Amino acid sequence: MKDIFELKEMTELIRTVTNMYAHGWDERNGGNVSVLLDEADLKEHLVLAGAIREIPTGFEAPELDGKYFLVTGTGKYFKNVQYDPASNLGIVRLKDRGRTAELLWGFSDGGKFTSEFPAHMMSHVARLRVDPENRVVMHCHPANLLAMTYVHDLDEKAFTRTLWQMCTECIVVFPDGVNVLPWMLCGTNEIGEATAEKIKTARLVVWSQHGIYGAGKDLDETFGLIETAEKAAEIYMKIAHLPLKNTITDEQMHLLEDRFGVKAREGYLN
Ligand code: 2HA
Ligand code: ZN
Repeated sequence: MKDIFELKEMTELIRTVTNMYAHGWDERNGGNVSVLLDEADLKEHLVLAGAIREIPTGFEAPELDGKYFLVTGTGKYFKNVQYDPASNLGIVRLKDRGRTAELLWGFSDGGKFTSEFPAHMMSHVARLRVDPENRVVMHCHPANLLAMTYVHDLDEKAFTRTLWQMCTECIVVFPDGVNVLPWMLCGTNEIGEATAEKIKTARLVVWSQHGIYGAGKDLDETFGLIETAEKAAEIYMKIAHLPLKNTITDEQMHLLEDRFGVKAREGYLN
């Protein structure tokens, strides 16, 4: 049997959360990430029979029965993951219509998955329906996106258009735009359901005055999505108080669509 630390997703998750911390997106225990694992790969690294313990999830998601996730732990600090992955991360398999998670590896100090597990699992279900390749859900607190939710209109079209106008690459990286939730209580099934509903039509969902969710086929792609949106928000926060002299026009956006073979969200460009 191969070592669990030779599992590609394990190496990449440890590198990714370390990098997220370095970007300042995950102060203290902020942020959480989950990665859907392939059973055939995983069984080369881990005994899948039996479970260390069972953890109730507090929600139902029958589509996830038999699925395996590598996920960050509740109360854990991203800055510490690289030094002690076995206590900060866990691998779980869902069963009983998603109501129970069987712990197969990790959370070695008796811990459990992130408090945002409902939002993660419901978002996986929602994204898998529209994109069977989706593997990753990522949440963090990037300062400029958060700042923007204090001063910008929260209308999704307006928010998306502003981000697209801030850097040329934005419309290419997230042509589906950014959906926005108003402030809601975090860690609940309600915010989980609301996030899942929003993540159906865009791979980025802003949680106003809190942070952002991203979804993608791997950790690099999902990190890159958030990184690009956060860069755009940073430019916005640098210029929002200054007189605007230039922008990227809708005509130029259409040139980008043609050049890069992407289609902007229906109705978002004139
Ligand atoms: O895990 O980011 O939203 C800490 C959080 C909660
Ligand atoms: Zn958060």
